[in-house]
Amino acid sequence: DPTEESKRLSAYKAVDENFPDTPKVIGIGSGSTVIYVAERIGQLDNKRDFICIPTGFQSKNLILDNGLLLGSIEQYPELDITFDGADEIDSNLNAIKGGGACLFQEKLVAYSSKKFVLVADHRKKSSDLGKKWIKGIPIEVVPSAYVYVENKLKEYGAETITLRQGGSAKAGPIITDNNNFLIDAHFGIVSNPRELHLKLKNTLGIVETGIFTDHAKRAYFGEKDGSVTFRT
Ligand code: DER
Repeated sequence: DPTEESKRLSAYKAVDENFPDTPKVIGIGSGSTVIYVAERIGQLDNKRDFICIPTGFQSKNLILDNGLLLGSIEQYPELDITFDGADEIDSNLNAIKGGGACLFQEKLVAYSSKKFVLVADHRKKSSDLGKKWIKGIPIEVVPSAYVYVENKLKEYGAETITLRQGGSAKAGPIITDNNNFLIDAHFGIVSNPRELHLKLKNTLGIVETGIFTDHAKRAYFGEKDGSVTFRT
């Protein structure tokens, strides 16, 4: 599958070019691309010399399945580097994350890291958030406030607002690892991600947004032709 191969190539290159010489604490994101990050790190000879911090259940299993040492963000609140995927990345390295419903822990781990590196296949490479990722901005909300938040999002001009459901996997809404709901809200092309993020964060009931701004140092993209490009 060419997309899988492009994910692997971007992840391998990101690790090869950014892994610290004397690693202490490494953040491992969530999703299907970061699988290859954990795989590549698992090939290192010194893989038992550092601690890995997960961003959710799947991430924790990536760490364990690759023979890496598992730690918690409470024990290790400062990390050397975090590698994670994204749903869309714009030309300024802003990202939409949360397609996998792990955005809170992902943001906590990413923003606790000295360096944050994104890995993605070519489908995520975009000029503006909202252009390629059409499922809306993931927003984590306190369950009792979800109607209040939906009304605020309407006031802010959101085009569609969806409480993320479990579908055939679960009757009723998705519950995050932090026991919250997730709303996906469409705001069209997001030309000022930071401004939208701050407006959302300033809304009662919103715990966190899937807009990651001003933190990623690099983004690696596995291209269709098998090459890997990056933005910094
Ligand atoms: O949910 C997330 O933020 C994940 O990082 C996810 O968006 C990455 O997805 P993928 O690597 O499976 O495309």
